[in-house]
Amino acid sequence: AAVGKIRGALIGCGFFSRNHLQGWREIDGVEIVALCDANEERLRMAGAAFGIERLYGDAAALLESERLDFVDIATTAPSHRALVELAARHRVAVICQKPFALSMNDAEAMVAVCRQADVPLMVHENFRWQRAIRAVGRVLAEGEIGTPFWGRISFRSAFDVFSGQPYLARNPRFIVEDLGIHVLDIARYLFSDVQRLSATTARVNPDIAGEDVATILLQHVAGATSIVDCSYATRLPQERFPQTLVEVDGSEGTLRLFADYRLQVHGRRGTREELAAPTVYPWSEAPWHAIQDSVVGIQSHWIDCLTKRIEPSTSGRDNLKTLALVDATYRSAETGQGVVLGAPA
Ligand code: NAD
Ligand code: 89Y
Repeated sequence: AAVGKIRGALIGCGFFSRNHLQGWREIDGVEIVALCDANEERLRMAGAAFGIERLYGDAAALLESERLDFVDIATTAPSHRALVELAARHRVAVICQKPFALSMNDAEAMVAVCRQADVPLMVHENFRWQRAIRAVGRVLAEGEIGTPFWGRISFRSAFDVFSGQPYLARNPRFIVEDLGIHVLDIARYLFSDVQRLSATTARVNPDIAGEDVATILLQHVAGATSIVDCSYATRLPQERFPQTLVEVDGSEGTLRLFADYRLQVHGRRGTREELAAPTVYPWSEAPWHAIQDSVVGIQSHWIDCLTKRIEPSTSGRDNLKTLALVDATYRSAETGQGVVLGAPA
């Protein structure tokens, strides 16, 4: 590795990992020096594709043998806790893919172990790093539409996510845990933390185990009410995966993030429209552009935070509040009752 570069290793060389590896290549001052996957073929293929020679079938061996500044965990959720704990034992900073954990108990233990080891921990919660979502955040922060009192964040699609990620069809929980988690995080990012929530879920596709539709009503601590709605059972004339559409009504105007990243802002000074489209890299693949660009966004943020020794926007601690919304959504849908969220830490 080049002298002076931040040294990372990627654990998990599956479907989404090439976006991580491409993303790291876009960022100066960082190098992925080693790869790990329990599946030998995937490990070899990733190593060959990205010219990385130090390959490990076992994360413990990776951490024993390599001098690392961080590990980037891109495995699915069941392995996250053991891998985060392993990194913490070795005092190596950690990025962990979403869903961070499948239970609040695991998530809290992972945050605690990193805090005790004084190890930086970021959840790869990239949707709030999408260019269009950042643009919405900027408009709200600058007060262009006044104080938001209502919002809707909507993700409706029938894109076949199961061919690339077959585990999504088998998991007992699907859309809230996999995708709603991102949309709930965007709601927190735009409108503040949540004090009360109620939700319904449904399964429309008979061939999968979990729910593929969720409608969630959120009351935010700063005062706004928002609706998070997501579906993988929505057949539209134009498939827009993976676009998230946003509507916000504020005391001084309105904001609409329409299809194809058209952002309309109507404020006291009139109406304007801008295009908040993602950067398209030579390695970008339709329709994944916005997600791939947001991977570069969150990875750049990580390097920035690591260098400055500051807490990332989607730290483990922050992500507990997004996971609590996932948990509350399932509880509300199951019981038919609203859920009051505990005071944020
Ligand atoms: P995948 O199953 O295709 O790949 C995971 C890889 O991890 C596999 O190759 C597996 O062999 C390996 N692995 C599992 N446990 C391991 C262990 N203990 N040690 C070493 N290797 C291990 O999964 P995927 O579709 O690439 O998804 C990975 C994660 O990324 C999931 O949590 C998913 O939710 C998330 N994801 C995030 C986004 C996003 O935009 N943030 C998009 C897609 C997927
Ligand atoms: O796993 C999901 C994610 O995080 O973004 C989209 C996805 O790949 C399928 O829902």
